[in-house]
Amino acid sequence: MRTYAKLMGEYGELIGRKNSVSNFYNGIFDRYENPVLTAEHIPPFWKYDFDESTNPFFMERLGVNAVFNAGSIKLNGKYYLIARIEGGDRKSFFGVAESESPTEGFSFWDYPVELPDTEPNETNVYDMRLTPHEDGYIYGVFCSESHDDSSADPSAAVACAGIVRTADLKTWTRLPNLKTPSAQQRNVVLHPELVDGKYAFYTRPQDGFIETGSGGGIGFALCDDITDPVTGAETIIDDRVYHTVKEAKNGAGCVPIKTGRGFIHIAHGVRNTAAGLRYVIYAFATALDDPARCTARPGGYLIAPRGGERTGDVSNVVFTNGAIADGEYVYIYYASSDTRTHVARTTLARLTDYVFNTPEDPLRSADCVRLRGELIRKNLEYLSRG
Ligand code: M1P
Repeated sequence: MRTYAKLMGEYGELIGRKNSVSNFYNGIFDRYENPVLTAEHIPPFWKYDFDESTNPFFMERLGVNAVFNAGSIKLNGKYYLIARIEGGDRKSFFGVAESESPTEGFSFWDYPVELPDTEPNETNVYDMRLTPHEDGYIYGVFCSESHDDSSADPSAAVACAGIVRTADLKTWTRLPNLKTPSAQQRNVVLHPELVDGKYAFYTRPQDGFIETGSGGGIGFALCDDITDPVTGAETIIDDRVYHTVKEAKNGAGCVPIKTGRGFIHIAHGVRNTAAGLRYVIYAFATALDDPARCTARPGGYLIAPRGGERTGDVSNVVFTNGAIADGEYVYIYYASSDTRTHVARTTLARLTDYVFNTPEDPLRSADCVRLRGELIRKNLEYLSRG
């Protein structure tokens, strides 16, 4: 039988484990060897009852299945991830993990986040994006999911965007759920600045819980009052496109990163395959003076699931809802297969170069071959000049 001391020792070793850049190379970003958060990063005292009189077999009483889809922020010199923690009972909740380093050493605070419980039908919460807003608050926008009581099907669900705000990630004030013209919403992100004096949301209009239906892509909508959050019309700013990485659906990911050339968005795109949905991470840019106007669309994906990332509870998925721009570096926290959380590191200069100089998807095989042919010709001429 394991003991409290042994478990805490193993847990301490895991938290103290060093992380290093892996051999993966594409010139765009570095992958790290180890995930930054896994189910094993959950403190043993969240799972076991340590009292022998009530737990004589030293069993886990409240298991944790996965730790993934983490929002992120740097505050007062420290790095914070607000992870989606999924219990063995399938309910997700949030926990704040803190580190002095962006790539290793994340450990959870003693207690998970207790969000104000203001929505009686809310069954599940997940995927929080943390927006440090120019109004001075840090906003957390997350998916608030309830059963669809208009249906007798137990799996019929409704998703909408929940909103909380905080100054310190400890005390949270809940605002009403966001109302938009769409039937359902997931992957909603608050823009960090007011736009025309209003709060601006990246939305993902969807007809159903899983399928976006007529929802055409990533939307953009304005709201006058964040304490009574009702948006006007949603304009699609990055659409779903036939035979691309975002044919089936897409959704905003991290809070947009402001650069000299525009806002860089790191989002996810989904396509359908015989083996089920495949989720990849891609990027695009919008204008500084109009964050709803797309100015660059590098073709293809930025991050796709690789090696062990490809398997998990929902295989063939990478998903991000958190990035930290930190001096010259950008850390992208991404989850694989709805199971664990990784970090990728790039620089602002590289990410900007990638977004603005990677060719757009020409959308047809014949044009893709022409594009590749031009690159090969240029390279062979370059090499032949010695
Ligand atoms: O299972 C993959 C992802 O599915 C959802 O994303 P989307 O709404 O774009 O399909 C989310 O539930 C996300 O949490 C999950 O990782």
